[in-house]
Amino acid sequence: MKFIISFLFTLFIAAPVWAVDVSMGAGGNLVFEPNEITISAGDTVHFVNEALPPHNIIVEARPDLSREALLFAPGESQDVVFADAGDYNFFCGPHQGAGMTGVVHVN
Ligand SMILES: [Cu+2]
Repeated sequence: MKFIISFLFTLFIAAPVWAVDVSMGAGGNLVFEPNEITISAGDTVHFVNEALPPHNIIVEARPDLSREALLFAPGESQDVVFADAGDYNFFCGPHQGAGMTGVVHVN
């Protein structure tokens, strides 16, 4: 019994608390990777800084979901919880013109 409890505890600790990782500047390109994401309401998207900083996350018409602070260091991250169903377009402030955009579909 003790083994089972500690095994379950380990599983719980090891499981990521977010639904999906999105790399910013993946592969040295001005992109979000993936740039089209489908999640369920209440899920968290974990944005991780990679190359060509600075990056941020601006969700169109939703300042409450946006993370305007610029991320400079590789590995810096931001979490965004999408509580409600819908389609959310987002972009990187400094690189929107370069096509660093994406969409989150929340079911
Ligand atoms: Cu950017």
